[in-house]
Amino acid sequence: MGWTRISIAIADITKMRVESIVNAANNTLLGGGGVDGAIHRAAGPGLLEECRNLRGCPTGEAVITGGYNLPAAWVIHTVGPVWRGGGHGEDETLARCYKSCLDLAVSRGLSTIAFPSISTGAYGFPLERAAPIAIREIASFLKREESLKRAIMVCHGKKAFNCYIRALRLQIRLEEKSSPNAPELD
Ligand code: AR6
Repeated sequence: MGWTRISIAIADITKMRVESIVNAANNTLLGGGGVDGAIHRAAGPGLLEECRNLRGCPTGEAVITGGYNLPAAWVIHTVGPVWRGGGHGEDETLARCYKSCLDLAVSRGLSTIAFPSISTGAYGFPLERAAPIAIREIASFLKREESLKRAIMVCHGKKAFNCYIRALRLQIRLEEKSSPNAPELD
């Protein structure tokens, strides 16, 4: 079962004491507002310098840098889709962001990763639609990949938290249906 290794938290991702945190960046990787700005501010100028050398990141893909002054050792930068009404492959691209980050974490031997709610701020992806996509992608990855011990969805407020809790409950029900030996939950 993938969902047993997912946590949902209300927190500031820049304060998370985990091996890696994910940044919801833009294609330039040169910083911005939202969680991107907060991560760059907390990490210090070394992060921007390393990002400059990477020369950008395509939408849906991910790259990794050091964490500099952050408690997290690594930052995995991904670029989410800009919401354009839902008919332009936004769902698939968002799912690909989560998978790219998880693949990268595993390829570096990392065992913990904390995600922000990618694309649901400045990029306008509706939270209620993004949450089940994120949870489904993370849960199915964790099911396949034993080396990743924990994934944390870090929510920046109660609204996002409630949304991700609902998405996790839905995922539990789906996994219970497909696995008759799964533990019972209320
Ligand atoms: N910790 C956790 N989550 C946060 C934090 C934080 N410190 N700050 C904001 N969030 P956004 P996007 C939440 O706009 O939609 C940047 O300018 C926030 O409440 O940061 O992918 C980039 O450079 C929201 O739920 O990212 C890009 O240009 C979520 O993080 C663009 O914004 C994502 O909101 C990317 O837009």
